[in-house]
Amino acid sequence: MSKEYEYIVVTERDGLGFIELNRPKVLNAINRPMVSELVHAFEAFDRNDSVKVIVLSGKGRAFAAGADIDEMAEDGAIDLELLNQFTEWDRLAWIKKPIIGAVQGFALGGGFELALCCDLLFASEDASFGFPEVNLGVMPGAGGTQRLTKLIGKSRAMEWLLSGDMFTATQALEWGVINRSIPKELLIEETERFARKLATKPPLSLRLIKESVHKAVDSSIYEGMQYERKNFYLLFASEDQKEGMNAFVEKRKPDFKGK
Ligand code: DAK
Repeated sequence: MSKEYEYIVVTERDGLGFIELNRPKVLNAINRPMVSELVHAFEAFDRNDSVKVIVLSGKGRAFAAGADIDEMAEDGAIDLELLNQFTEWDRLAWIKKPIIGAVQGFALGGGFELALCCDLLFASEDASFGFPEVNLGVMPGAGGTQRLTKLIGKSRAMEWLLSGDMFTATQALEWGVINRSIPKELLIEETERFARKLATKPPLSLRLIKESVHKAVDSSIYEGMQYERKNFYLLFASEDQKEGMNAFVEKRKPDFKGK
């Protein structure tokens, strides 16, 4: 990848795009340039035909311990309004390819919000999740109250958000926040293995399934099913649909092209 990044490490191999948060000395605290770099890297992978699935992780002992508190400590409300960085952040929700988060150590505050932007979450057994913003006199502002509530329901979300407590991977698994809890030493290997499996699937199907599931979170069953149906029909316009079904009939492996 041609662009140089200062706060993240971006690599690509075998159909997978990897983005690693890279401020390990401050537990990958997310500063403003890191947000810009993240959005740039995700969008670049989204446009790159050779990348099928994106894997997001953090270097060192944390996924990310939140937004950079030093950077925002002296901010005023008007500074933040004028900075308008959430507009940039919100573009993460428009990434079309599947994103798998590999979480080790802390995923707190903005770090947890970033994890919640992923489509699937694999976490090491030592991972801890939480929204400590309440302890700083603020509250989540990058989707935490909305995404967590939609994911686990009001009562559980209230407990996490109001208490500011940290929760274990076991708890996160039980409540459906993460997909897998994995021994730390196997986290990247297992996440990659799953990402590779997804990378063999027809990219257009992955794309429209992701879009339809996101739609489900925000719409009535009726509206969501109309949306699903249109996407279902749309896939019958793809070469991969013909290839997938012909391969089944001819008892051979399909060769998907993403077209
Ligand atoms: N910001 C800045 N530095 C941080 C940090 C953070 N969020 N978290 C950790 N660090 C730094 C520590 O200051 C320390 O730096 P040095 O003292 O070594 O220079 C280093 O990382 C190691 O941390 P600790 O020494 O504290 O390590 P411990 O193992 O003892 O404790 C901890 C780990 C995670 C429990 C502790 O570091 C901690 O409580 N960290 C703060 C957690 C937190 O409150 N996070 C929520 C921040 S508010 C936005 C998007 C999102 C947000 C805002 C804007 N936009 C798109 C505009 C979200 C807001 C938040 O996340």
